Amino acid sequence: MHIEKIELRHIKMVLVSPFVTSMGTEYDEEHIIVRVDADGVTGWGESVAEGTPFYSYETVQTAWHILKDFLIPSILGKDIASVDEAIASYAKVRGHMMAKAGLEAALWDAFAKTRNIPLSKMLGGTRNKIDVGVSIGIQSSVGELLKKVEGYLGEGYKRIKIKISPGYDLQFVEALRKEFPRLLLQVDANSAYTLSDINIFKQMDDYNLQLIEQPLGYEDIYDHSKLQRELKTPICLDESIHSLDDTRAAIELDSCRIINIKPGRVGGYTESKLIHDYCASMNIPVWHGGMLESGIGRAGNVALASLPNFLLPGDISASKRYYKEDIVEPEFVVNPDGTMDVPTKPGIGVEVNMKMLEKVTVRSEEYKQ
Ligand code: OSB
Ligand code: MG
Repeated sequence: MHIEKIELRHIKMVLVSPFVTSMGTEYDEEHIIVRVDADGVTGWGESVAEGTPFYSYETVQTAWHILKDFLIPSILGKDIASVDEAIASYAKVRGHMMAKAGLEAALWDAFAKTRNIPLSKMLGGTRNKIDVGVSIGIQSSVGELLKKVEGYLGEGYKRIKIKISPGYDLQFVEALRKEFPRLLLQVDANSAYTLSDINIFKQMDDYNLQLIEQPLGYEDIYDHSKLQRELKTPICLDESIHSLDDTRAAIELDSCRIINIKPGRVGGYTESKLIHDYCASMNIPVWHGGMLESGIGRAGNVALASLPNFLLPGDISASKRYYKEDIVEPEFVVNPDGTMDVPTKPGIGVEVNMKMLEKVTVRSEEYKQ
């Protein structure tokens, strides 16, 4: 595939409601859309680096710099036979997983379109529908949370994840469990606690949670192994996992018993697949996380989540749960049975709505050979 042209767009989309986590409050989401033109097809990807370095050290600005000055020059104007070949050409760039994943996603889409097959098939997906859940930010009161959960359950979502932070934890879990005894429920702390908070987690252990996501340090693997030892509820790592190597360390140390896969956090679909396959071989279930993506990133997430070891519902919700209008057509919807259809058209399987994309673009740049 001859890489003729690459375009970056810094986008900013306003969330339908603010998303509150232990990391702060997000009112809108800034990402980078990557467009690759090659051999008469257009591939699309989304880099999930955010406007702020609060979830990850990467930001839109750092990802833009790495893409523009290192990743794009390594493939622009060249003939690339496979995604692996592109990855090899920028392998000496350390870290910057979200920058890499955005470009890799656009290349996967372009290759799938050249081969005229859906991305899901190209990645090794085996399902035509995936189970989906919803991630709910910290609410101001138990009453507010119950109302939100009821609404989402009414739309079909198969499981609920709530964000927690010190002072906003046990009372929410207890109230939800009381109201919905059989609900598939999990919590995500985004690294808001330390081992000295172990008693909170020991109490949480009594509420039959599906998992506790990233309770401790955002790069930690060791302390999580000490916490997991004291709990029957599985710990799931998100922030701490950037690679297959991290995954092996976490599983061999029994730091977690479930892995959250986000392609942006691990550098792309290629590393995601390696993690998926390794976890399958170790009987460790994985599920697909989310970064409040636009429809472009979401399309890739849905395709990846169609692989067989994605055994728990993903943080992959309907377009309208995030944004009033998405930048793809058709928008992503949740079926009444809590599933989402995996696109069957070539590549990401949805069309980019150029008018909407233009509306949310705050800066763009084009690179030609
Ligand atoms: O920790 O999973 C997380 C969003 C931004 C940054 C980190 C996280 C999240 C979410 C949102 O939980 C999940 C979604 O996209 O629905
Ligand atoms: Mg998380």
